[in-house]
Amino acid sequence: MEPSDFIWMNGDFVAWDEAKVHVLTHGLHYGTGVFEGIRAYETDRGTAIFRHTEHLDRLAKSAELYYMPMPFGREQLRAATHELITRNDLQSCYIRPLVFRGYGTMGLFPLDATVDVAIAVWEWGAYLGDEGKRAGIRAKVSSWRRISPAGLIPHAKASGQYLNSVLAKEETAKAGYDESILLDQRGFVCEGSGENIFVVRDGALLTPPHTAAILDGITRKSVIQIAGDLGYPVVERDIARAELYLAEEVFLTGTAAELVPVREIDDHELGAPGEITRAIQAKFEDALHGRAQEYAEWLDVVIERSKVTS
Ligand code: PPE
Repeated sequence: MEPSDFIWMNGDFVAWDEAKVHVLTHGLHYGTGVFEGIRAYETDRGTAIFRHTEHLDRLAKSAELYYMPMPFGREQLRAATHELITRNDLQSCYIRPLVFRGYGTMGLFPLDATVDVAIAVWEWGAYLGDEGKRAGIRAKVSSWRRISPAGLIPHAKASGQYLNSVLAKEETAKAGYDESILLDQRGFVCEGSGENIFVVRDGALLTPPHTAAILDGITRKSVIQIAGDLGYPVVERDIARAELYLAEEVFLTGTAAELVPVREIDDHELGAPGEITRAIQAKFEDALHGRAQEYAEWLDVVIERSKVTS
């Protein structure tokens, strides 16, 4: 991670090194936070944030699912993010808003604890490596199952829930693979440690449904739209583990990872990225970088303050 100059905290722009919390912050002990991962890209229209509104909506929904009142409205957070990117002089970046239970209350009852909000932006390269994006990655099915809706809320992007992803990531990294794939509590394919998953079989795209305990990925939604527009059938249905090995193509989608082909799963060779993966990846990259007119509305162009006031 490349430090930038400023972080936005509870309404103020503070120096990167000054963005601190107390060690008794509630969220640090109990994972009581919700967050987002968003990316901004350089485009012809200027720096543009991909599907910013959808990410802020999901942040608000995650907070609501944990009964956490949002101290700032979506429009305030949107404007703060624009100004933060401009102040940090970034042309492209990763954006991390975090809403968390703050300092002053200990114990599991959180409803009286303060809620703090921070937004950080920094330059972040290819999450699973440039080579991974180009040539595909090696994945392994984790022995850890994805959190069940019986015990947590897969639809919420909540800090504490990520211990599940961390365990899966640790296990597969130690075994020498690039990424882990988690099955859901029933044993069907769910998602990567930080990505949704798509499987190509007989020329159609399959992806697990909401009932498979997935995070409702914004990249997933975008890819479903793009695939449909390109004429590929998309089916949301349960996927058996062996279908991963029998697939023609498999790829992962996420904000940090973007669209990453999978070339090997559990030592079954799938081969170099296939035609459908390539076609969707190319269109998706065009959408991110403002080269696809039909998806122009997905971009929230950062208006520089100097341009607003002049
Ligand atoms: N599943 C999980 C568990 C997940 O964390 C992400 C995003 C996705 C699916 C894809 O969702 P979306 O980004 O809306 O398409 N993971 C974020 C965090 C990564 C991290 O290491 O931190 C991300 O990609 O920003």
